[in-house]
Amino acid sequence: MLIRRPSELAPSDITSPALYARRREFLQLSAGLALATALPASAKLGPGKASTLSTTETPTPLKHVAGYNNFYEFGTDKEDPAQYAHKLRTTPWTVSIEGLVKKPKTLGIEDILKLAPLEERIYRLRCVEGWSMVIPWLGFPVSTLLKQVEPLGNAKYVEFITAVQPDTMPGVRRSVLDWPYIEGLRLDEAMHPLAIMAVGLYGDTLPNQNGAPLRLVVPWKYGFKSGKSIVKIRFTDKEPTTSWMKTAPQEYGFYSNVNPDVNHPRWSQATERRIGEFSKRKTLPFNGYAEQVASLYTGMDLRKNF
Ligand SMILES: Nc1nc2c(c(=O)[nH]1)N[C@H]1C(S)=C(S)[C@@H](COP(=O)(O)O)O[C@H]1N2
Ligand SMILES: [Mo]
Repeated sequence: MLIRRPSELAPSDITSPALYARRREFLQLSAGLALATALPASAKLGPGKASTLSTTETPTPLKHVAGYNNFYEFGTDKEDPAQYAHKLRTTPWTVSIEGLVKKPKTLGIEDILKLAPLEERIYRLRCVEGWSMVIPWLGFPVSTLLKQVEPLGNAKYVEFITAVQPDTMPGVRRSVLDWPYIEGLRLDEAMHPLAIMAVGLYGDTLPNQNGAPLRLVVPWKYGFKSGKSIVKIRFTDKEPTTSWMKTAPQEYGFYSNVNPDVNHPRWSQATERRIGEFSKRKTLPFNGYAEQVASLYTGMDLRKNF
């Protein structure tokens, strides 16, 4: 996203809602089985409990969700992650949660999957580059994970640190970004019920290119806030410096809330193209989640805190 804007996909891929409905029926039958083999038997996986926090918009076809990605560890072209991420080693996988907490912990992905039943959350994802998708995630609230370690009273921010595997990630040999890829949220943002840890999408485990085995999803912020393949979570009292802030502070701020009124220095953020659609749509404040999250930013100047 730093280098250039993506070429748009051919607008020939329109999802048929009927097709998705049929696919969902199929998944409801097969997902339990498929996931039972891919993941520990104790995990409550499957199509996921439906959530009232889901959008009713038509999900973007799986081939785009898993074929058009930003995951710079695997290269900067949209097709690179789908081509190279199969090499990512996702087992064993642990996440250490540390910093300003009472009980620091290192949890295996199997333990994390036991923390809460999975929900399906169909969310819009809006990239700062001007494209968007609708993705049916499987996950659980970030708060479920954070509560495990009992954050201290002076913890104000949460830093999310992602994996670096030099032998599987061709992208980390170049210093496009400062590796590991780091993201951050204010603690109250991280605890918001819309913020989830995703472990699957479209009723199945996460494709590696979407951030397996565990990634953050923060639907009211630009896509880059949703760090993939997380290995460490750290509570701090200072605002974390994220990888994008380090690389281009004039372009990417800490908050990165979707805001059609604040242009990226090099292009407008007023509209977006939903991958698979012909015409552009207006970008909505907070990506359409203003009703749920605007109160987190009361009194803040969101032009300064971009
Ligand atoms: N580790 C890591 N996480 C990342 C990125 C990345 O390059 N590395 N790219 C971000 C960007 S810019 C976007 S738009 C989303 C894309 O998520 P998706 O490919 O699952 O749609 O992932 C975000 N998370
Ligand atoms: Mo992005």
